[in-house]
Amino acid sequence: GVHPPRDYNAATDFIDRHGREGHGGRTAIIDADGPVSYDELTELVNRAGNALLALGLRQESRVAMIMHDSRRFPAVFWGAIKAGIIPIPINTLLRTSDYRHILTDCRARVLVVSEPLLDEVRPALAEQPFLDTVIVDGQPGRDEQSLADLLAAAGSDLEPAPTTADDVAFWLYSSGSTGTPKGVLHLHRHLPATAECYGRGVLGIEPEDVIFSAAKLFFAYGLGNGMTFPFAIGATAVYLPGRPAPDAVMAVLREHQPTIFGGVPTLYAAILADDANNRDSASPVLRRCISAGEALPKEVGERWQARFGAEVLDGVGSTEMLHIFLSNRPGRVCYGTSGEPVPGYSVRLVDESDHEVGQEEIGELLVNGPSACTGYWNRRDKSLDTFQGHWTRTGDKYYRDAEGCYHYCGRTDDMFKVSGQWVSPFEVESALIAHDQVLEAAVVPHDEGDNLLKPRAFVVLKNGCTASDDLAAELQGFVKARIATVKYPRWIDFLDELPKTATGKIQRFKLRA
Ligand code: 3SK
Repeated sequence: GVHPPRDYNAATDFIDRHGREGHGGRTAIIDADGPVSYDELTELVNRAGNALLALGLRQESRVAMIMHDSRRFPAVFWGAIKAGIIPIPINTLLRTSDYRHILTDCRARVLVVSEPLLDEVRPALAEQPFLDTVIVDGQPGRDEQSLADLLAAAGSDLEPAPTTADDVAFWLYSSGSTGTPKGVLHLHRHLPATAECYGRGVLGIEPEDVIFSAAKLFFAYGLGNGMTFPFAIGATAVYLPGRPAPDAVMAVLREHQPTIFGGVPTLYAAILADDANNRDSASPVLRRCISAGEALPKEVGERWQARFGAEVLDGVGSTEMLHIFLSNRPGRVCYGTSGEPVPGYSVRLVDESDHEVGQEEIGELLVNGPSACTGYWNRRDKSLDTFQGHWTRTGDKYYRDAEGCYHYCGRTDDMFKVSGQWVSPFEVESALIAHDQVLEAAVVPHDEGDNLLKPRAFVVLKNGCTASDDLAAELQGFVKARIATVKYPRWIDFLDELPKTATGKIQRFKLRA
């Protein structure tokens, strides 16, 4: 539950418990090599924990992971946790310079890396002051070790390390849309907290469910969808090793028929853009979908539900809070909003002086809940700014409507004033996306040299649509007809794609530049 006992190792709860309770034969994972039962997963986890101990890692030392989604990801992650070692899953889409920074910053002694990522990662390994062992999931190079060999040589029984619920269990690096990645420290108790509050309380995941998260396991959102929630109750997770391109995702939906699917808004929109994709060509048993990463445009949610017959629960979470803390609820989805606080979490909306704002007034969202990280690694000032007592500042602007639903208005630093009125880029983008030729849009402030800011839009059109001045003028008129005239984009640029973080957030700062 949300309050585990003081002596608590999350791996015994999420991994070992299934065999202990007699359902170790259930399928835990289906990956590219086939199904893995909970008993098999437990053995893999034990072998991975023993392999790390055999390399000299001890309780509280750290292991970095740059791994694709497969059974070996949870093996290393939970094996480390069971042994009291702290795993640090890292985004597999980063560049060499990011890996150089993160590996030095986190001081892991061991790195486990998937072979296809070595070209990007290897140059970052030279002169790493703390790293002494590189393990490759695949074919190792000289001075590297093979994960398969280490697992085969390791023992299959492992005593859990004597951790407490308040011990650090793992770190994640916040991707952020700006700045250098920061290490985010999470405790053993945070895993059952998200499983209980969101997994059970909102998603209603059941042991019979098959869940497929297009969001990868290194991302807090994918970590919850693809490990914490299914493993909390003995359900099945489907892993896709490569990039979650629309075709690859559709192929998984067809082949594995998941009942629950998790994606990001761009992916939902891209799948919908192809008329051939519909419930018959996907999973007819799909009963619930989750969207996070950024706000889901109203039209995308509505069209998905009409086409695939399953509601999309749009929610908002963060790496700092580990998973979703504001969400729509099954049976009462209000598309275009982030819904209400997840049970167990509370939120406040405050102005620049930290005073609570009224209903329908825009304020910064603060959240308080049982999975808030303990802080950023070695970033005291940033931690003091973000974590204030029980409250975590999200940097997101929201307002709450009369029904208690929260409406996203943009990042605190993305909002701007036009003719004295606050403009939320998100509101203008939502208006543009409602046009049937627009796939995606990003809006930023632009100053044409008169020191006055006005909205400028970058638009990606759907396949088969052609950019033109006439279409730009049509889009301007379309927006004016829907939202306050002052907010319409004075300039429209057509792009092939928008700059985004690996986790799907639009990098507006790149468009502002
Ligand atoms: O971006 C989000 O909405 C999110 C959701 C769950 C976990 C982590 C993140 C960043």
